Amino acid sequence: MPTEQMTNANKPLSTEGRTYHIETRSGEVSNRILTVGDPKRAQKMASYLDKILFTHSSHRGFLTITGLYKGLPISVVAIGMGLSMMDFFVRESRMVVEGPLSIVRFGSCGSICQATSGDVIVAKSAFAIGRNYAFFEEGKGEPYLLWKPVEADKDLTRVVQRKLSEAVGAEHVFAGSVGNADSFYGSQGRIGTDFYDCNEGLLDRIREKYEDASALEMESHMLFHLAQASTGAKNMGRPSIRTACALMVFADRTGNKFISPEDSERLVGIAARAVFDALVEDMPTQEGLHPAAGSVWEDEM
Ligand code: R1P
Ligand code: URA
Repeated sequence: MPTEQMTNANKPLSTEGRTYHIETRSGEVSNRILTVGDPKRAQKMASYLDKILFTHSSHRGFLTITGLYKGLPISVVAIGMGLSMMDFFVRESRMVVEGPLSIVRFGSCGSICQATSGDVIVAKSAFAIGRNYAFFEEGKGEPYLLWKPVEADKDLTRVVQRKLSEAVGAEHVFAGSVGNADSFYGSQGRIGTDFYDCNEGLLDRIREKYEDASALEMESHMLFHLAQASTGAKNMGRPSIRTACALMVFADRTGNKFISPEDSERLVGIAARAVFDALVEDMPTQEGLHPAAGSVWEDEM
């Protein structure tokens, strides 16, 4: 249920200016954002900030932690899973932050390339994979739709890849196109008997269509797509939203292996500083970014 009275049905904001689902307002979110799915991952990564200034867990399960790293504000936002949650996150973050946004997703994935569990795959681009209801309900077309890849921001991606390679070893970092599926199961080609999914040939079809298809997960295409669809760039002299995505391989779909809890915890710990360093290198000053006045970092700058 809403925790505060919203003043507008088209763009619901509370009287304090808090967004409906994430419940943050201007000055609580930085221009530099690390986003993850799992709130425990967010807490673990945020523990590598130099100082935490703000934490809020919303009634819809979004967790926002804002703090300082090397003297600059960074937010860590856990969004849960799937396209809709990414859409809420990008749009409601855009509503409360002035100036350009640099967003890095650090997620988990299933590898469909040589990368195995514990390795990292950096997304050069992301394509969407969607269950085609016309096939299941009307017998029309293919069971899964595959959309054209959207590119990540090249500069931000380059620095994320370099920092992660330094942290985990270049031999453990792969790069390629990422398939953003609308399901963990059917649309990622997981075979089962409880549902009529018609997905036996899906992984082969993906590999045939996209030579560098490397990973499957559930949010990256929406992130890249919304960055590309974002307006407001003219005033900033650069795109309004720039995005990159790196994914820990949890499931090795070729070798049929899954990462251990200990290895995932260790990898998250190693990667945290690498991603923060990338965000700071990408946006090294506060000039032209969200004003400090009235923000949670006001007294720290
Ligand atoms: C599925 O287990 C979830 O893990 C992946 C997928 O994109 C999906 O959200 O990413 P996160 O670990 O960041 O949530
Ligand atoms: N996340 C996904 O979406 N798929 C996997 O196989 C593993 C993590």
